[in-house]
Amino acid sequence: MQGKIVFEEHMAIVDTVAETKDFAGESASFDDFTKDILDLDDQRIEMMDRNGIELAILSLNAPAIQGILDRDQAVETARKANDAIRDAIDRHPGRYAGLAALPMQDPKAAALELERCVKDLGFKGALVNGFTHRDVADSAVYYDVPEFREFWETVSSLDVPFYLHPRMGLPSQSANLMDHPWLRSSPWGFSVETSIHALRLCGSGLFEDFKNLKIVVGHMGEFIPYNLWRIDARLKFSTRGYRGKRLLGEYFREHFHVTTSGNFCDATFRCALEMLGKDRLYFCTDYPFERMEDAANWFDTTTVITDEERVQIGRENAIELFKLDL
Ligand code: GRE
Ligand code: ZN
Repeated sequence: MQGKIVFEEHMAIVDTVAETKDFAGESASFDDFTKDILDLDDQRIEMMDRNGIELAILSLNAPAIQGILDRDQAVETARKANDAIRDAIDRHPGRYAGLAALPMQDPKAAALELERCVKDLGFKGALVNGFTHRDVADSAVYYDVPEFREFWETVSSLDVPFYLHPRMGLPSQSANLMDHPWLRSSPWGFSVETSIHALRLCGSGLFEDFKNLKIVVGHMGEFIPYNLWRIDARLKFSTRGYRGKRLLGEYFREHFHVTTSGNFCDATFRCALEMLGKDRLYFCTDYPFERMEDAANWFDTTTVITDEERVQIGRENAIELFKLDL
């Protein structure tokens, strides 16, 4: 399929690129991977062309800004990354757009940076890598807590999507993973961590206060679609501090948007489609952590959807979600 639009497509700046080392080292050589994630010109554009991708909405690697302890450094690095994305958009008009990296260490500064990115740089939303570190190494701040209400007010008034992207959980929060570091990483822990954060947002009452918030999660919904029925079924028996006024599934279906990033499996796709519907699903690749051609070859040929649905999920839904002028 030609004309695909994707938006879990990562880049890095020199300040943040080293963090991807732990992941890249597993498969590719770090030098090659560094080249891939830093490149926003010839190689990436060529690959997009080969795979029928018209537009990539770029975002910074993980955890990057969310892993910085110092507030001022987080603010400065986020600005630098966002400016680099804007430069790439200028070099390749029509091929790139941007999702803002945000210094969540300071909710007010994060709101200001989002505003700058959307209003001045023309970005389409934000992509944040899970909880934020703040001040000390063993810290994890989640965005359902009251101090972020002001931040969400800005997201709501700008009316742009917020992509909640994975990062690894803290060792102190996961003693049961000891001696199994792979369980904390992308094969499993990424999705658990991101799911918990997404469910915290649903269970905090956030969506009662901000009816237009649009949250995106990747990797075919990070395990949530598969468990959506059971979550509500069990919550009926015992709410245990759940502060939503409606079923969690209702919040998830109304406020969440799910992408295929890094999860190119027919059965999982069928489950997400059946639980959420084709209006809520989007094609994304997760390049360079995934090969763009693996993503595109699967999506272009899967028989789970019709060709008309392929165009909707591969392009039209993204145009609507990000209000793209295409
Ligand atoms: C991602 O961005 O989704 C990612 C990483 C590191 C490893 C795997 C992965 O940041 O999918
Ligand atoms: Zn990703």
